[in-house]
Amino acid sequence: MNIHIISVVPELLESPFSHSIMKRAAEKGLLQVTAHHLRKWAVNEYGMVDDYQFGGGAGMVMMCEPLVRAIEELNAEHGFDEVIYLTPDGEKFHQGLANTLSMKQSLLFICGHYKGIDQRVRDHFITREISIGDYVLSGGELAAAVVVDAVGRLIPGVLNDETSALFDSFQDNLLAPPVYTRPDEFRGWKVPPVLLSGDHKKIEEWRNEQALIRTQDKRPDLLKED
Ligand code: 6GU
Repeated sequence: MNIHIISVVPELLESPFSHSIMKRAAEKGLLQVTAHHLRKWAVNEYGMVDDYQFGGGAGMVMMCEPLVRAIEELNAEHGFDEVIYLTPDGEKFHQGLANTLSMKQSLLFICGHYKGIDQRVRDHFITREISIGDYVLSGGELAAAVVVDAVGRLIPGVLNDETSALFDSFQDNLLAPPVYTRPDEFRGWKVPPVLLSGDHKKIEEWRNEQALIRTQDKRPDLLKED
Protein backbone atom coordinates (compact mmCIF):
# COMPACT_ATOMS: atom_id res chain seq x y z
CA MET A 1 0.00 0.00 0.00
CA ASN A 2 1.08 3.52 -0.80
CA ILE A 3 0.14 6.31 1.58
CA HIS A 4 0.81 9.98 0.92
CA ILE A 5 0.20 12.71 3.49
CA ILE A 6 -0.01 16.45 2.84
CA SER A 7 0.89 18.59 5.83
CA VAL A 8 2.28 21.96 6.90
CA VAL A 9 4.30 20.15 9.62
CA PRO A 10 5.53 16.95 7.93
CA GLU A 11 8.25 16.66 10.61
CA LEU A 12 5.49 15.44 12.94
CA LEU A 13 5.06 12.40 10.70
CA GLU A 14 8.64 11.13 10.69
CA SER A 15 8.90 9.15 13.90
CA PRO A 16 5.53 7.33 13.99
CA PHE A 17 6.38 5.23 10.93
CA SER A 18 10.06 4.65 11.70
CA HIS A 19 9.75 2.09 14.49
CA SER A 20 8.39 -1.30 15.40
CA ILE A 21 5.61 -2.76 13.23
CA MET A 22 5.34 0.23 10.87
CA LYS A 23 9.08 0.10 10.27
CA ARG A 24 8.91 -3.60 9.48
CA ALA A 25 5.98 -3.02 7.12
CA ALA A 26 8.12 -0.53 5.20
CA GLU A 27 11.14 -2.85 5.15
CA LYS A 28 8.99 -5.69 3.78
CA GLY A 29 7.77 -3.36 1.03
CA LEU A 30 4.16 -3.70 2.20
CA LEU A 31 3.60 -0.09 3.24
CA GLN A 32 5.23 3.06 1.96
CA VAL A 33 4.39 6.33 3.70
CA THR A 34 5.45 9.64 2.14
CA ALA A 35 4.85 13.00 3.81
CA HIS A 36 4.71 16.11 1.60
CA HIS A 37 5.12 19.70 2.72
CA LEU A 38 2.18 21.78 1.49
CA ARG A 39 4.54 24.74 1.12
CA LYS A 40 5.89 23.05 -2.01
CA TRP A 41 2.62 24.18 -3.66
CA ALA A 42 2.48 27.63 -1.99
CA VAL A 43 0.91 30.55 -3.89
CA ASN A 44 3.97 32.82 -3.55
CA GLU A 45 7.68 32.82 -2.71
CA TYR A 46 6.90 33.44 0.97
CA GLY A 47 5.35 30.01 1.24
CA MET A 48 1.81 31.29 1.66
CA VAL A 49 -0.75 28.48 2.05
CA ASP A 50 -3.42 30.08 4.27
CA ASP A 51 -5.39 33.31 4.49
CA TYR A 52 -8.02 35.13 6.57
CA GLN A 53 -11.55 33.78 6.37
CA PHE A 54 -14.26 35.57 4.43
CA GLY A 55 -16.93 36.99 6.71
CA GLY A 56 -14.40 37.75 9.42
CA GLY A 57 -13.43 35.87 12.55
CA ALA A 58 -10.21 34.72 14.15
CA GLY A 59 -8.03 32.03 12.62
CA MET A 60 -6.59 31.27 9.21
CA VAL A 61 -8.04 28.98 6.56
CA MET A 62 -5.93 26.77 4.31
CA MET A 63 -6.34 28.05 0.74
CA CYS A 64 -7.79 26.16 -2.24
CA GLU A 65 -4.96 26.65 -4.67
CA PRO A 66 -2.03 25.00 -2.86
CA LEU A 67 -4.19 22.07 -1.76
CA VAL A 68 -5.78 21.52 -5.16
CA ARG A 69 -2.45 21.70 -6.97
CA ALA A 70 -0.95 19.26 -4.48
CA ILE A 71 -3.88 16.85 -4.74
CA GLU A 72 -3.98 16.98 -8.56
CA GLU A 73 -0.25 16.57 -8.99
CA LEU A 74 0.02 13.66 -6.55
CA ASN A 75 -3.16 12.02 -7.85
CA ALA A 76 -1.91 12.12 -11.45
CA GLU A 77 1.19 10.28 -10.26
CA HIS A 78 -0.35 7.80 -7.82
CA GLY A 79 -4.09 7.42 -8.63
CA PHE A 80 -5.55 7.49 -5.13
CA ASP A 81 -8.45 5.22 -4.13
CA GLU A 82 -9.45 7.76 -1.48
CA VAL A 83 -8.55 11.35 -0.62
CA ILE A 84 -9.12 11.61 3.12
CA TYR A 85 -9.41 14.82 5.12
CA LEU A 86 -8.65 14.51 8.84
CA THR A 87 -10.99 16.78 10.76
CA PRO A 88 -12.81 16.79 14.11
CA ASP A 89 -16.15 17.01 12.22
CA GLY A 90 -15.47 13.85 10.17
CA GLU A 91 -16.81 10.32 10.62
CA LYS A 92 -15.59 8.82 13.89
CA PHE A 93 -12.74 6.38 13.19
CA HIS A 94 -13.31 2.76 14.23
CA GLN A 95 -11.89 -0.71 13.55
CA GLY A 96 -14.38 -1.40 10.74
CA LEU A 97 -13.15 1.64 8.85
CA ALA A 98 -9.54 0.55 9.44
CA ASN A 99 -10.43 -2.83 7.89
CA THR A 100 -12.05 -1.13 4.87
CA LEU A 101 -9.08 1.18 4.27
CA SER A 102 -6.56 -1.66 4.67
CA MET A 103 -7.92 -3.18 1.44
CA LYS A 104 -7.05 -0.08 -0.64
CA GLN A 105 -3.90 0.30 -2.72
CA SER A 106 -3.27 4.01 -2.57
CA LEU A 107 -4.45 6.64 -0.08
CA LEU A 108 -3.95 10.38 0.29
CA PHE A 109 -4.41 12.07 3.66
CA ILE A 110 -4.79 15.83 4.08
CA CYS A 111 -3.95 17.25 7.49
CA GLY A 112 -5.86 20.39 8.42
CA HIS A 113 -4.49 23.19 10.57
CA TYR A 114 -5.73 26.48 11.95
CA LYS A 115 -9.47 26.82 11.19
CA GLY A 116 -9.34 24.04 8.61
CA ILE A 117 -9.37 23.98 4.82
CA ASP A 118 -11.50 25.94 2.31
CA GLN A 119 -14.87 24.19 1.99
CA ARG A 120 -14.54 23.99 -1.82
CA VAL A 121 -11.65 21.54 -1.46
CA ARG A 122 -13.86 19.38 0.76
CA ASP A 123 -16.75 19.61 -1.70
CA HIS A 124 -14.79 18.70 -4.83
CA PHE A 125 -11.77 16.58 -3.89
CA ILE A 126 -12.28 14.84 -0.57
CA THR A 127 -13.83 11.35 -0.72
CA ARG A 128 -13.93 10.74 3.03
CA GLU A 129 -13.57 12.77 6.23
CA ILE A 130 -12.31 11.14 9.42
CA SER A 131 -12.12 12.24 13.07
CA ILE A 132 -10.27 10.15 15.65
CA GLY A 133 -12.49 11.21 18.55
CA ASP A 134 -14.47 13.93 20.24
CA TYR A 135 -11.67 16.29 21.20
CA VAL A 136 -9.71 18.89 19.26
CA LEU A 137 -6.07 18.43 18.20
CA SER A 138 -3.99 21.34 16.93
CA GLY A 139 -3.62 19.66 13.56
CA GLY A 140 -4.48 16.50 11.64
CA GLU A 141 -0.97 14.99 11.78
CA LEU A 142 -1.34 12.98 14.97
CA ALA A 143 -4.74 11.80 13.73
CA ALA A 144 -3.14 10.75 10.43
CA ALA A 145 -0.50 8.81 12.37
CA VAL A 146 -3.25 7.02 14.34
CA VAL A 147 -5.23 6.10 11.23
CA VAL A 148 -2.19 5.00 9.21
CA ASP A 149 -0.95 2.82 12.09
CA ALA A 150 -4.36 1.18 12.58
CA VAL A 151 -4.70 0.58 8.82
CA GLY A 152 -1.07 -0.38 8.14
CA ARG A 153 -0.96 -3.22 10.66
CA LEU A 154 -3.96 -4.84 8.94
CA ILE A 155 -2.24 -5.15 5.56
CA PRO A 156 -1.71 -8.88 4.92
CA GLY A 157 1.85 -9.88 5.84
CA VAL A 158 2.57 -6.92 8.14
CA LEU A 159 1.75 -8.85 11.31
CA ASN A 160 3.07 -12.34 11.99
CA ASP A 161 1.18 -15.10 13.83
CA GLU A 162 2.27 -13.81 17.20
CA THR A 163 0.88 -10.35 16.65
CA SER A 164 -2.09 -11.48 14.56
CA ALA A 165 -4.88 -8.93 14.28
CA LEU A 166 -7.43 -11.74 14.60
CA PHE A 167 -7.14 -11.53 18.36
CA ASP A 168 -7.21 -7.75 18.70
CA SER A 169 -9.70 -5.92 20.79
CA PHE A 170 -12.62 -4.71 18.63
CA GLN A 171 -12.01 -7.17 15.79
CA ASP A 172 -15.19 -9.00 16.83
CA ASN A 173 -16.70 -6.12 18.83
CA LEU A 174 -15.13 -7.59 21.99
CA LEU A 175 -12.24 -6.32 24.06
CA ALA A 176 -9.20 -8.61 24.34
CA PRO A 177 -8.97 -10.92 27.40
CA PRO A 178 -6.36 -10.45 30.18
CA VAL A 179 -2.82 -11.68 29.41
CA TYR A 180 0.00 -12.89 31.68
CA THR A 181 3.66 -13.81 31.33
CA ARG A 182 6.36 -15.29 33.58
CA PRO A 183 6.71 -15.68 36.50
CA ASP A 184 3.54 -17.65 37.27
CA GLU A 185 3.56 -16.15 40.75
CA PHE A 186 4.63 -12.59 41.62
CA ARG A 187 4.28 -11.21 45.19
CA GLY A 188 1.81 -14.01 45.82
CA TRP A 189 -0.36 -13.01 42.85
CA LYS A 190 -0.97 -16.13 40.77
CA VAL A 191 -1.68 -16.53 37.08
CA PRO A 192 -5.11 -18.15 36.48
CA PRO A 193 -4.33 -21.90 36.62
CA VAL A 194 -6.23 -22.68 33.40
CA LEU A 195 -3.53 -20.80 31.42
CA LEU A 196 -0.89 -23.20 32.79
CA SER A 197 -3.02 -26.31 32.19
CA GLY A 198 -1.94 -26.97 28.62
CA ASP A 199 -5.59 -27.66 27.74
CA HIS A 200 -6.04 -25.50 24.64
CA LYS A 201 -9.79 -25.95 24.42
CA LYS A 202 -10.26 -24.89 28.05
CA ILE A 203 -7.89 -21.96 27.54
CA GLU A 204 -9.86 -20.74 24.53
CA GLU A 205 -13.13 -21.04 26.44
CA TRP A 206 -11.64 -19.06 29.34
CA ARG A 207 -10.38 -16.33 27.02
CA ASN A 208 -13.75 -15.99 25.28
CA GLU A 209 -15.50 -15.80 28.63
CA GLN A 210 -13.03 -13.21 29.96
CA ALA A 211 -13.35 -11.12 26.79
CA LEU A 212 -17.11 -11.05 27.29
CA ILE A 213 -16.84 -10.20 31.01
CA ARG A 214 -14.33 -7.43 30.28
CA THR A 215 -16.52 -5.99 27.52
CA GLN A 216 -19.65 -6.06 29.73
CA ASP A 217 -17.67 -4.36 32.49
CA LYS A 218 -15.76 -1.69 30.56
CA ARG A 219 -17.63 -1.17 27.27
CA PRO A 220 -21.21 -2.50 27.44
CA ASP A 221 -22.02 -0.22 24.48
CA LEU A 222 -20.01 -2.55 22.19
CA LEU A 223 -22.39 -5.44 22.91
CA LYS A 224 -25.45 -3.41 21.95
CA GLU A 225 -24.19 -2.47 18.46
CA ASP A 226 -25.33 -3.99 15.10
CL1 6GU B 1 -8.74 14.26 12.50
N1 6GU B 1 -8.05 16.58 13.53
C1 6GU B 1 -8.02 17.47 14.52
N2 6GU B 1 -7.43 18.64 14.32
N3 6GU B 1 -8.55 17.25 15.71
C2 6GU B 1 -9.14 16.07 15.89
C3 6GU B 1 -9.21 15.09 14.91
C4 6GU B 1 -8.66 15.38 13.71
N4 6GU B 1 -9.87 14.04 15.39
C5 6GU B 1 -10.18 14.35 16.63
N5 6GU B 1 -9.74 15.58 16.94
